[in-house]
Amino acid sequence: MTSAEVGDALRRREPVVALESTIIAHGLPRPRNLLVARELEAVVRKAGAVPATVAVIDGVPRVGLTEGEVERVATDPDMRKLGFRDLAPAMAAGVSGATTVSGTAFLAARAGIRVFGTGGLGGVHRGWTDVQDESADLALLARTRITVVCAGVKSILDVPATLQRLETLGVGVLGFGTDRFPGFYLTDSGEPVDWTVRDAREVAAVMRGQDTLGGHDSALIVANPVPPEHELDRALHDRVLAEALAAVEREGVTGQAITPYLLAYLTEHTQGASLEANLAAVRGNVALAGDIAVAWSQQR
Ligand code: PSU
Ligand code: MN
Repeated sequence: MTSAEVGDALRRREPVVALESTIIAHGLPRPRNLLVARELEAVVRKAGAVPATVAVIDGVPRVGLTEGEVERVATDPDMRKLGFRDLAPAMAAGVSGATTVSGTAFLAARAGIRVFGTGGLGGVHRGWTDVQDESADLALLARTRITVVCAGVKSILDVPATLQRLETLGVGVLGFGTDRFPGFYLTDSGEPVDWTVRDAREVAAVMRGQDTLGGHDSALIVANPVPPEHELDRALHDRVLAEALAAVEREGVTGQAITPYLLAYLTEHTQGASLEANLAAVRGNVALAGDIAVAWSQQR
């Protein structure tokens, strides 16, 4: 299940960063997605850590993929989208699938990985009072000891409601170099964060504090804003997002299909600008996850 390279690094207490595969299989257009998958692994290595891309391949949960398996995740049209609860059915059926934040965080933590870099978390969808669509990411992170570096939650979600849920669930949120909660495509979602850290060592110190306290296995979210020069134009963002949400209603898109639909809609209707912002955010997060994994392994 854990690749030899990742297993060796963990035994030697060397830095490892988990990467999710849903963003590759379902969150980015092809064929760019394969290039991104490879690039993200390279970014982790450049930071001095070992990348562990997570997926289920032919019914087997895998932490750390070969180059051929990365290619398969990016190109196989039958890749399922697997949250935590989908892992066991996928194993029983012997199918392959890409893991979301919840599926990835679970498998990575079980393998002994403490740091995970991704784009944006799932969260509470808008209109929650009608359809109680809240990503399984939140509940899983409430009971999983892992540090997740993200650019906030996708702005397609209800951001204040998501932050409220994270508070209720006891999941810590740190702003990285900011006291504002980032807005995924935008540097600022309009919401504040209570705690600000300035560098990877400060994050590692918070992780140590979690372990010293013990008892309750919750995650730590490091909210890292997209670099300002890559931020999406705010007016364009607000306009296209409103259209995308209306399209979801009109087309009757539901369940797991909503997030990929919205992401693809934004890419198309911003002429790729949202994609560039998305990629800049993910790159920055994965690089920072590498730095945090290095700082974490140095202080242990
Ligand atoms: N962020 C992105 N692209 C994505 C996702 C997040 O930039 O594709 C994925 C993550 O895997 C996240 C999932 O866990 O969307 C949430 O999906 P849902 O809302 O169905 O739980
Ligand atoms: Mn959902």
